[in-house]
Amino acid sequence: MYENMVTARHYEERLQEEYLEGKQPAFDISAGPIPGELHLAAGHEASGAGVCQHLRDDDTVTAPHRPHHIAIAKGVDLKRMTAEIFGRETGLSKGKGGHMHLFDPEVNFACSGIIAEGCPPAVGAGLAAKKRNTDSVAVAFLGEGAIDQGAFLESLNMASVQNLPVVFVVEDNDWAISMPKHRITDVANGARRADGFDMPGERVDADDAVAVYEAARAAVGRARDRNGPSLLEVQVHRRMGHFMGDPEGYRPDEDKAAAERRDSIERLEADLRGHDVDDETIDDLRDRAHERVEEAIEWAKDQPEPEPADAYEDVFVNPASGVTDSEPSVAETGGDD
Ligand SMILES: Cc1ncc(C[n+]2csc(CCOP(=O)(O)OP(=O)(O)O)c2C)c(N)n1
Ligand SMILES: [Mg+2]
Repeated sequence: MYENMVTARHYEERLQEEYLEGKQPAFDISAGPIPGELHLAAGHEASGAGVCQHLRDDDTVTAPHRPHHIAIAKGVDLKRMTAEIFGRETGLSKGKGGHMHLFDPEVNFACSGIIAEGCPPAVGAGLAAKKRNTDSVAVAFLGEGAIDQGAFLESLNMASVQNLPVVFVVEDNDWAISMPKHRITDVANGARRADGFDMPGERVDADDAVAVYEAARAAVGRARDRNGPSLLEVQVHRRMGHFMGDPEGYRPDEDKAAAERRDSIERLEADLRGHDVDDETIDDLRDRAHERVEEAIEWAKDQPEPEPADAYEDVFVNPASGVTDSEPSVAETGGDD
C-alpha cells in the first residue's frame, strides 16, 4: 500500500510539473503538453490503495473526475494511462478521453467527468456478477459533492433491493469545487445514509490508511461472499485546488494548512517504521515507485500524437450497428430480476 500511495503522489507531482509547462504566466488551459483540466488527488491516496488492495483484475471499479490514485491502485497500465493524459495515440482511449476518461478493460476500470455517473455502471457490473454466478465485485468511487445525485441514491437502492456485490466509496474531502460539505448536507456522517437502504455503512478516516484497508476488507468481503452491498465514507483531504489553476480564493488558509498537515503517506511510513521496517526497505519502495513514474512519463512523451483525420473514429457509434436480429431481448430471456 505504501508503494502504491507513493506512486500516486509522485505521479501527480510530476504531472503537475508537466501540466504547467507553457501554461503561464497568464494561465492558458489549452497550452502545454497536457491541455485541458487536471484534477489532482493528492491527499486521497489512502482511499484508493486501502480499497483496491482487496480487488482482483476481474472486479470492476468506476471512479470520478479525480481518478489517478484509484486507477493506479486498481492496476491500470500506467504507461498507457499517461499517454492518454498526454493525448497520445497509444493512450488507453487513443488520446481522445484525457485524464477524466480513463478506460482499461484489462482490469475493468473506468472513470467519468460526470459526477456519480460511475454508480449505475458499477451496479450493472454487480448484477452481471450475480447473474453469471461469479464471485467478482464492483466498487463505485465518488466524491461527497455527488451524494445528492439521483444516480447515486437510485444505485444504492437497486444494489440493496437486488442484494448485489457492490461497494460504494464516498471520498469526503469536504469540498465540491468551492462548496463546503456543510452547505450541501446536514448529515455530517455520510455513512448514515446506508441506513435508509438497509445496508452496512461505515465512516473511516484516511489519515490511517490501515483503517481504510480494514473497513474495505469487511465491505469487499461481504460483497464477495454474496452478502450484499455496503457504503463506505472515507474522510480524505484535498491538498490541492479543485483543478490545476484554481486560485482557491474561497478556501480558508487554515483549511488548506490542515489538509497539508494530515498526510496519510507520512503516517503510514511512521507506522511501518513502528513495525520495524527499516530505512533501506522504505527507500527501496519509494525508489521503485519513483522509477515507475519516470518511466511511464518518459514513455508517454515519446508516443505519437493522433492523426487529426482520425478525430471522429471511435467517438460516435451508429446506434443501429450493434443490434442484430439474433440478440435475445430481455422479454425473450424472461430475466428473473
Ligand atoms: C452531473 C454533474 N454535475 C456537475 C458537474 C460539475 N462538477 C465537476 S466536479 C464537481 C464537484 C465534485 O465534488 P466532489 O464530488 O466532492 O468531488 P471532488 O472534486 O471533491 O473530488 C462538480 C459539481 C459534473 N461534472 N457532473
Ligand atoms: Mg469533494
